[in-house]
Amino acid sequence: ADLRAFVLGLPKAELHLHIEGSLEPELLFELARRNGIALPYATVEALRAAYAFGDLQSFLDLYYAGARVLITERDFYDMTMAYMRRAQADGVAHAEIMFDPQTHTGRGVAIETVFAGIARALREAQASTGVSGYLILSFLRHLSEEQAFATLAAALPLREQYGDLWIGIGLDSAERGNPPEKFARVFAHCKALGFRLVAHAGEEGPAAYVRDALDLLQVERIDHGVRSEEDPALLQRLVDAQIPLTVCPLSNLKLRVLRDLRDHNLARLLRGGVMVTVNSDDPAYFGGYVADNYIACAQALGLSRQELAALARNSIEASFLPWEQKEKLL
Ligand code: ES4
Ligand code: ZN
Repeated sequence: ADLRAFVLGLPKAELHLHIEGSLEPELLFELARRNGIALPYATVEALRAAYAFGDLQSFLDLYYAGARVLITERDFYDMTMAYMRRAQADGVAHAEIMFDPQTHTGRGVAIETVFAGIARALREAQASTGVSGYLILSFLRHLSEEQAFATLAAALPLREQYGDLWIGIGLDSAERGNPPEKFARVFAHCKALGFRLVAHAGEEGPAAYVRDALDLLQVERIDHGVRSEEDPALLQRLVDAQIPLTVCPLSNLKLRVLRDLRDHNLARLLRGGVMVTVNSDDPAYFGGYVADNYIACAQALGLSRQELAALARNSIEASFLPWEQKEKLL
């Protein structure tokens, strides 16, 4: 019967979500007004109309510009709470949320402010809705490894207060020209500290970046990874080791990684035994939350209900939840 009702009813985890990419234009305008920040767009509609991207970098330029309205603890709280409500409405049981502290500390916002606002929202959302949240601190790969080390040093004292939420380290931003190798030392350090590791790879960058993220960064999951298909040996390795890919179909479409959703390799990867999951990436910018991504793929790729259910199961299995909690959701 109703595809949306079926997708909403599947217990899902969202594993690839940038909290700054969940900032909807309406809230962005409200925060700009609250903080006395001038915007180069007159209306919410004019801003939304600017969300037409040619590639990853053209998106990142607007995404970093949009984040400039986030100043106070309350701003980070409001943004995160809005996402958690939206996630609950989509039938998300658990969200592993990436955040980019360097985007904020680079503008003079204290890292304590960023953590405090996001964490307060996650704790309140868990208490009021039952949706759980983890945090993945992501380094910006267009910046230096030295800056990543400095960010880690600034964040580590907060682990005492937020260690129940902050469980992982990620790597995002402009992929081409910023290979995994650039961050090998800081990732080794994070692994020794006991963090779970993920990295964006094989979105715009080549399959070799996926292999290097596994071998040189020792990540447990690959964010995107859709270009892994270009290397058959790598693809076989992903299948054999059941390394999860956090695929974001509407993101790939909006950033022109492919020209039509019907050309997306999600179904081929799934049917080939790759541990693929479906996620929203930056839903305020890419025109859909996680359920919209499942539905768009079901329609464009002819996914069966059994396949949609397999994708949802994969998301729980590929999460960093302890197994007792996974078991309850499977
Ligand atoms: C991102 Cl789609 C994407 N790719 C790389 N870095 C990002 N940060 C936010 N969204
Ligand atoms: Zn992403």
